[in-house]
Amino acid sequence: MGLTLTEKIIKAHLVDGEMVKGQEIGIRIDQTLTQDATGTMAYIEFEAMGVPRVKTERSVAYIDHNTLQNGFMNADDHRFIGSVAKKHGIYFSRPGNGICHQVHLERFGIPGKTLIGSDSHTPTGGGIGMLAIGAGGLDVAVAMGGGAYYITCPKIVKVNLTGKLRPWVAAKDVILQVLRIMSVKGGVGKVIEYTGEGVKTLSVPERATITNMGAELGATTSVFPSDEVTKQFLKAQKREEVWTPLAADPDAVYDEEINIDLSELVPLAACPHSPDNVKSVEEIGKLKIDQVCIGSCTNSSLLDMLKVAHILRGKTVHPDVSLAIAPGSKQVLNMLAMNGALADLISAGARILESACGPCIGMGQSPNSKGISLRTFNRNFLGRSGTKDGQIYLVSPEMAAASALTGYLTDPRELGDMPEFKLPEVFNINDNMIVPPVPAEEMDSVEILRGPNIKGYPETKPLAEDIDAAVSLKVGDNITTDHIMPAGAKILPLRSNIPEISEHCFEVCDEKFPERAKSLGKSIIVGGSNYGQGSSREHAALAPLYLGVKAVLVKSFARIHRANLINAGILPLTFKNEADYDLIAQGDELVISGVRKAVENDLAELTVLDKTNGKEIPVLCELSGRMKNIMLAGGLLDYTREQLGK
Ligand code: MIC
Ligand code: SF4
Repeated sequence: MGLTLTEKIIKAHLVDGEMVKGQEIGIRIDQTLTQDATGTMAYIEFEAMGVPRVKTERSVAYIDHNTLQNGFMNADDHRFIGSVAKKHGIYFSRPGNGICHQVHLERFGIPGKTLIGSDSHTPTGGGIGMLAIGAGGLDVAVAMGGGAYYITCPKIVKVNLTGKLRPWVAAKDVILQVLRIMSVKGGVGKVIEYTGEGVKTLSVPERATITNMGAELGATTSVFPSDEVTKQFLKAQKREEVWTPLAADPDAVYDEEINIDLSELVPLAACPHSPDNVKSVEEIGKLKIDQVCIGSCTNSSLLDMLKVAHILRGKTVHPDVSLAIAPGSKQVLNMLAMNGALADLISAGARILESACGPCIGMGQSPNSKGISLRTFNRNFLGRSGTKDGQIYLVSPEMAAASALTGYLTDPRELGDMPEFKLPEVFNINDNMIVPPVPAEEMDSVEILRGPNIKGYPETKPLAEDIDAAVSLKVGDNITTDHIMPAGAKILPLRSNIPEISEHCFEVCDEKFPERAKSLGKSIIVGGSNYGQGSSREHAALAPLYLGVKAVLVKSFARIHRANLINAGILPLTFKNEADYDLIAQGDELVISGVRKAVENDLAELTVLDKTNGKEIPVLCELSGRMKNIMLAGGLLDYTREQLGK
């Protein structure tokens, strides 16, 4: 029986467990990436493990999220990360060099290699045939120290692409269509593998848009084959030597299959407030808009920017619309400057932002009250833009640019003939903003530069014999990490200060939560399905840990968040019968007796006694052997220290 591409890469990297779907496996990690919003913590954790030099083939630390530098905190974090990188064998991509995923694809990604990144959009690397997975910072720290990365051996979904996109229909529309079919939780436990004749009609940046936003499916990752198109892209990046051809075997067996005829797709938009709330322009109707933002790791490649520049050339942005554009990397921005396309953007009235995440994570450019904003980004969760009642639509760069001119949501096919947009034969290569680490023998000369806002990892405790605690919060379905631990200009600077950032935990849902949790001392959170979807930020587990949360009981979890809870030593529980969710109210006193013994003895089913109403509720605690040991130790950091000590 033949293998899928995913299985081939996993097989070549398998270091623990067997390739049996649904079972936990450990894979060797070739490359890691971090960004600054998760990176400071990841490097504090790496330091705590006491490993002198990274053991990966390549590790890169990017600065791209917190570049507003409102106050000293962000700049201190940058300096800290830069110094850790220099000392411990990590390449450092300085602020201004671009968004981690865009730069990594351009300069470091290698087909067939494994990459984990402390950012949920790490699957961007799947665009060149990497097995690239988003993870919590602590998992990345462990991988830098040479440890394996653990995932549930995934089911593989084949997305069979046929035909060719029609003019002005974009790669963004492909992934929006997949989201429409599968929903934001349809990818949990799965890898999405793209195959078929249609693949070769898509360029690498287009493929990367698709794998990038596969994160919104909840998928482990998404991957394209590595073919002549990949080779050409790497050649243009002067990295042809890292290319290898890769594809699934013709007789590979998949768990699910989706067929998409590219030539039948139409321009789509994800409507507020979920990336899977997808409609066509026609279905949405004439929608007047206030703002357009173009950029983010999903749509900020040179190809995207050239299309936008073409659409804007010689025109002026509609008087009621504010247009902001953030090219994805220094390479992209530089090339736009060199070929004159930047002048087209500026002349049309675009507000050019630095090459960074910017408005995607609420770092500036929040829309006006109730403002309607079209964004080429990947997430439109309520409040993420920084405006509580902002209405965010996720669209392609083509639709964004066309709409910026007309002032309402516009089908880009109205633009008429589309010229052929070609990638250059050679990109402008200049890695002068990537600082290499010092050689190992000089590492002692590098001083680690800490600022006063950089605090340590919160206190952890081994799993208690019993959990006896009140429900400090009850929430519904599809709670995102942006609900649990919001980002934005006010809160992101606190990423290296858990006590401070915890004051904002769940503030979107209930401003009183931190105070209540602290006064309870220890507590339990109850939630619905797909709890913790979205970001990889481990702060969504570390803040609850700091606030005394001992367990989270929900209908179902998103993959990365569940792993982050375990890493933080918080027990992840699911209802055996989803309907029992209704039995528990906020404030109820819950008791889970003998929880430690149960974990030690491999009991996957526990009973929660609701002391307030006397009900007994069966819950599941499905942990692999490794996860059990992590839970018993009080979290991954304690567990890793124990292992290294052995
Ligand atoms: C995001 O898009 O939400 C982020 C900000 O990139 C996060 C990481 C973070 O919270 O720092 C992600 O997607 O993992
Ligand atoms: Fe940055 Fe937005 Fe991409 Fe997250 S989704 S990495 S915030 S650009």
